[in-house]
Amino acid sequence: MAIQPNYAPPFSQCFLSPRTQEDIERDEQIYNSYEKLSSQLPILDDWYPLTLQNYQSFWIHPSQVPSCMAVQSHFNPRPSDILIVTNPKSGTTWLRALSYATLHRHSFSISDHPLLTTTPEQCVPFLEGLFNYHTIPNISVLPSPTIFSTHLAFSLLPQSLDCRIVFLCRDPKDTFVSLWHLVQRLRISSSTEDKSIVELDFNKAFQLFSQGISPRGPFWDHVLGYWKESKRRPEKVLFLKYEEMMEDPVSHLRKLAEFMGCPFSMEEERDGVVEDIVKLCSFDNLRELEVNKDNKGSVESRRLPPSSFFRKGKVGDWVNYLSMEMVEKLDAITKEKLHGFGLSFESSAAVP
Ligand code: PAP
Repeated sequence: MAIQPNYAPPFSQCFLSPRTQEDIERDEQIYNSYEKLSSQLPILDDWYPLTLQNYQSFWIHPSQVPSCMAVQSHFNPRPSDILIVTNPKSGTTWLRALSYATLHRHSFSISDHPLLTTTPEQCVPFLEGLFNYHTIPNISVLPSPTIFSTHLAFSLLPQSLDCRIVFLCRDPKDTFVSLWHLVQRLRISSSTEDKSIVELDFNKAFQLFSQGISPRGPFWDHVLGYWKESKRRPEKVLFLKYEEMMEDPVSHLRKLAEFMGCPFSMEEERDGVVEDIVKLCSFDNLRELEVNKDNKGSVESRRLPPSSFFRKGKVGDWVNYLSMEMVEKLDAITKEKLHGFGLSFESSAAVP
């Protein structure tokens, strides 16, 4: 049964382009087959309500497994499009805002900017959301370039993908702490009679995360896929770190603009456009704006007040939650899995 897509223009156009009865039935059949396949995968409840299924070595919420399959087979971006990719809780919201504000800076002034009234997720749609309506969206009708976002692992992207990719990663210690807080809030907001599942035990969550069992995990495999690809094809994959961006957002925004094919001109530099965008998209500014927005984002984000996505926005908050043993454990896994490939998170020293 087709569900009504909840997108405003221009994204609603993907679902509105003329479709014959044959198209509609074909899409229904495609999604039914994906749902059938996903219903055969066992469900893991430990991160409830973010239940998980293991699909091609990555842990994904059951409602998103069929959409991931649809993205894998039917997402066909143009070379000009831009895909921003993150692990959950690694700065998706921030990167969506920065990339959108940068790419469309000639269309809006700061005082009438869409980010003042709509969420970053409405400006940069989540692929797993866009491909979740029993309809294969026709993205060729969207303006070129369009920015999309996803949490899909590199190995799960379509093999023929030819667009530019921006990957943002974050120290796993802060990613884990942020994720635990989100799940806590989701649990509290889920109406359930069973009080025993309200609290997500921190130690248990930590064990799962370190074993690679977390939404879109294993964390390290997810990061490594994009890291390797950024080394292989640096002109197509830009690899960014949350901690480095927090330290110097202005030079990272310049780098992002260049990569997206819209570098800042001398005039823009002189007029402070780079700093203006950084300020517009800053944690404090977006958090303040978010409170008044009508959230039409993903199901997960609609379950929570928008402010839940703006918790602290700090580097090194893990120092307030992780024991020394936990820190050593996560650092050791990072060292074992990533250092050999030249990737580390040394810039994320704890800032209490
Ligand atoms: P998602 O996976 O649910 O989309 P995502 O936006 O990737 O979440 O990450 C949320 C984290 O980014 C939160 O971190 P925290 O829990 O440690 O505080 C959130 O506060 C942080 N964040 C959101 N917006 C910004 C921003 N503009 N600048 C820096 N950090 C931000």
